[in-house]
Amino acid sequence: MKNISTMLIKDIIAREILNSRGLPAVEVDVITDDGFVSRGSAPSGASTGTFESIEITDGEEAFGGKGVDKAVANVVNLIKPALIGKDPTNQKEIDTIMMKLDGTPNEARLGGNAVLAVSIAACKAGAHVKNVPVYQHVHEIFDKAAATYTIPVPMFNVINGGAHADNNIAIQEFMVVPKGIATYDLQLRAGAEIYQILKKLIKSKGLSTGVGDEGGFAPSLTSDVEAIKLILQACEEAGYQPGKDVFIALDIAIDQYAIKSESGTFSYVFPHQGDDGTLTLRDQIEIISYYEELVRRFPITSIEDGLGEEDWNFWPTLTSKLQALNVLSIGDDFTVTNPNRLAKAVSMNALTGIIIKPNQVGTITEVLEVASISTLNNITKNASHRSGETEDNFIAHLAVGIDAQFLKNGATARSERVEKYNELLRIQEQLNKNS
Ligand code: 2PG
Ligand code: MG
Repeated sequence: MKNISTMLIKDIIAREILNSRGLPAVEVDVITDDGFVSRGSAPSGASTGTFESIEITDGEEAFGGKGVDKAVANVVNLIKPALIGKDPTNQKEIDTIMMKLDGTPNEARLGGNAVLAVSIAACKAGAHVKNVPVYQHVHEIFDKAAATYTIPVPMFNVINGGAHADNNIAIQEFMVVPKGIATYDLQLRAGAEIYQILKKLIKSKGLSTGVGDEGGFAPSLTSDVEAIKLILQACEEAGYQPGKDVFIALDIAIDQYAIKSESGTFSYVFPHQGDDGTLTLRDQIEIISYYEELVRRFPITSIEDGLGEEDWNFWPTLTSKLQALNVLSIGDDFTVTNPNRLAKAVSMNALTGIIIKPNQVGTITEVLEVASISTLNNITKNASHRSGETEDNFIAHLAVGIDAQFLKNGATARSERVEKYNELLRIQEQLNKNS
């Protein structure tokens, strides 16, 4: 076996695979001098932000235009020649080469899907060369000084609505957050037990227990309030106390209901609210008041994308109102894991938490930059999967590596979700052994 300093990238292979929606995704193998294969793949969103990195699809006959042969070809023809012979432990160098080669702010030339799959595979190769777990390698390149690791609190998306399900629920994600439970294995157990009881409750109402994209149930309920009440009932029946052991997090993903006027102002058509599901909310003040009411009635710990991605003027108001009620105001489509958007949002006090999704920005180096800005400014880091996932469990390692406080990863069902939760169990086991 060669020593570390000479273990370089020998080959890169790329292919088209399928993701959890049955749509094409880019997968990349980075092969080091010792023949070891490190594999990474790119997930895909449904409720994507306008300012995300560009996912290149073929637009041709295959897969209804959603094939990724062009992105795969970009890995083989453009990225591979530039990275052969490079040191995979030097993530910054690898990502910088790809960013320069791309030359656009959003990976429009190479494809964010091509760049991210390489960036993840290279990161895993770096861990292999150093002979350390991936989370440790990420942690070392993120923050060399910190020697302790924490497992993020999982956010289990148990009811799916919005763009993730074909039902009539307006809010996209209703999540159970077991942040009052001390250890990750017990948090996972709580999530799994609550999920099964929720299934029985939904069934007993004569509703469908079919699931949405992230494994959460997607029944047709009369309102968002009904969804919250059902979840809280399931928590109690499972033996977990809402507001003490378990909390609720909401991803409103409100951009799907946002309307931009010609003068650049925003309004919304946000349907099916209130207890009987007959309210439609239209302006920011109404919407913020509705969140305040929900937060006062129910043990809600965070609200994600409570306003639209370009509604900069109202985000500070939303955030200060939620902050006063001890609730996190989280940006996702609003910030798109982008260092510049995050810095602007921080300067305006427009958020208190950020969703970190590597494929929104393209490279691990940029993800680490966003994570550093967050840490420095006391912004809660909420790592996240995408609704279209692969079996790659990298996000579990990344979340631990960047000291994320939370990891949003869907329900405790569907292998592409469960694989990440299971990997965190393995990481916990390793950390316990080392302590
Ligand atoms: C979100 C995500 C992940 P998507 O909005 O937070 O849950 O959904 O991947 O469809 O953007
Ligand atoms: Mg979101």
